[in-house]
Amino acid sequence: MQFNKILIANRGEIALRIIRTCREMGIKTVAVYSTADRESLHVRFADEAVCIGPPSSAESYLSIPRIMAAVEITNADAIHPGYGFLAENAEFAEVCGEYGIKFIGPTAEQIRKMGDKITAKETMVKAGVPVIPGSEGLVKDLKHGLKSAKEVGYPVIIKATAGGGGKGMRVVWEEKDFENAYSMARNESKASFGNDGVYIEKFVEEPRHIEFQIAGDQFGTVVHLSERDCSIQRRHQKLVEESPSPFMTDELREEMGNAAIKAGKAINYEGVGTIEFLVDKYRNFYFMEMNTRIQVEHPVTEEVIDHDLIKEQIKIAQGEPISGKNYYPTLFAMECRINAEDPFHGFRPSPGRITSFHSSKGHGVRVDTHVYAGYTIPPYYDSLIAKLICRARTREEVIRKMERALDEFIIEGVKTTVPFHQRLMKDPNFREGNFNTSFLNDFDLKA
Ligand code: MV4
Repeated sequence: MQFNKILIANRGEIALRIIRTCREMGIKTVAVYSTADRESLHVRFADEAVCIGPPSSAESYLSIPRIMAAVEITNADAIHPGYGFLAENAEFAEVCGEYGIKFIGPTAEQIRKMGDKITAKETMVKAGVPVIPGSEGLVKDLKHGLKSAKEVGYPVIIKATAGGGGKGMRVVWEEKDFENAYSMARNESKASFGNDGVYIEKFVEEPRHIEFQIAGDQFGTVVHLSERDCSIQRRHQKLVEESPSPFMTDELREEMGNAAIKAGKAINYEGVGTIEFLVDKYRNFYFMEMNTRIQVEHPVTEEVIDHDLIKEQIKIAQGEPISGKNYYPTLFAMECRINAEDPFHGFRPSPGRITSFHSSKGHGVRVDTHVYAGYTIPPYYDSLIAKLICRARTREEVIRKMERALDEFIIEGVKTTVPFHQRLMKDPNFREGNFNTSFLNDFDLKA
C-alpha cells in the first residue's frame, strides 16, 4: 500500500527535504505553515498548503488540533513530523492513530519508553547494552542521592529523567557540592519538563559523542547504518557532524553496531532512529539516549551509504520490509551547520533579511536549505540557514572540499557561522581527528 498524500507537520529545510522525496515517490504533499512562513519554499513546493496559525510555535507547528484540522481538510493519509516540534510527542502519534492517519515514525509506546531516560536505561540494561554506572532508578531524596553518588564515585552527573539534550544536568566534583547541585537539577527539571525526577551517573570526562543510525521495520528486522561523530558541539548544539568517525575502528563499529541493533530490538523499534553513545578515551562505549526521529544530520549518513533515509522512513511506515543487512560507509562525509548566528558574539541569533545568497556548488557538495535571496529568517524558530554537506574518498579530501565550499558560500544581510567553520577546518587537532565534546570549550575564534 503506497500513501496517497502526506502532510508534513514541519517547516524549513526538513519540510523541503521531505517534499522532495515524496515527489520522487509519486506521493502528494500538504504543507502547513504559520503566518510567519507564508513566503517559505515548503509552502510553494507542496501540492497543497494550509495556514495553521500565528507565528508562535504553540499556536501553529506545536498545535495538535490545528494540524489535525489540516489533515481533515486535505484528506491526507499520513503525517511526517520531521524533527523538533511534534516529532517525539507520544500523544501526537496516538492522536494520529485515533484519526486513522499513519504517523511516519515509531509507535506512541516506543516514543514514551525512550522519552523517559530512566525507563530507557532500564530497558537497555535488560537488553545487555552497556550503560553508564549510576543510581538504580530515580533518586528518592537527598540522603539516597548522597549514598548513590558515593557508591558511584565522584565526579558524578545528575540528570533529569524527562530531559535529554543537556537540560537539567549538573556535574558534581565533590560531596560538599552535591546538595546544592541536586536541588538545582531538580528545580531546572521541574521548570523545563514539569517533572523533577533525577538520576545519577558516573561523569565520563571528555567523551566523544558517537551515534548509530538504525532502521527497524514492522516485522522485527532491525539493522544499523553505521555511525556519525557529533562531538563538535557548543552548549549541546551540534555544529559539525561526520561519518565515519575518525575515532572508529572496524572492531568497534561491529561492537557498537550490534549494541545499537540490540537497543532497537529491545523495543521492537519501527522507523529510523538514532542510538547515542558516549565513548571514552579507552573506547569504552555507553548508551546515552535514543532519538526516535529523523535527525538534522541524517544527510551525512545518506552520503556515505548512498541511501535516502526519508524514503526508508516512508517505506517502513507503508509496511514494507527492510533488507536484513547493515550499511557501511563507502565514502567520507561531513556536515557544517550554517546558522544565522554571530560566532564572534557568543553565537547570538541574527535573524533578518538575507539580501544576497549564493550556495556553494560542485562535485561532492550538497546544500540542504529553504532560504533564497530576499528571504527573511523569522525570529520565532531555529536559526538554521543551510546544511553544507561535503563528501569525498578520504577525510582529508572532505575537509579540503569543505574549505573550498565554505569560501564560495555567499550569505549577506545576516551574521552566519561560516567564519567559525572556516577557522575550525584549519585547526590542526580537528584535522587530525583529535577532538571530543569539550573541544569547543577552549576554542578561540580570534586566535
Ligand atoms: C554525560 C556526560 C558525561 N558523563 N553523562 C549531554 C547531553 C545529554 N544527552 C547527556 N550529556 C552528557 N552526558 C555522563 N555520565 C557528558 C555529557 C555531555 C555531552 C554529551 C554529548 C555531547 C556533548 C556533551 C557536552 C557536554 C556534556
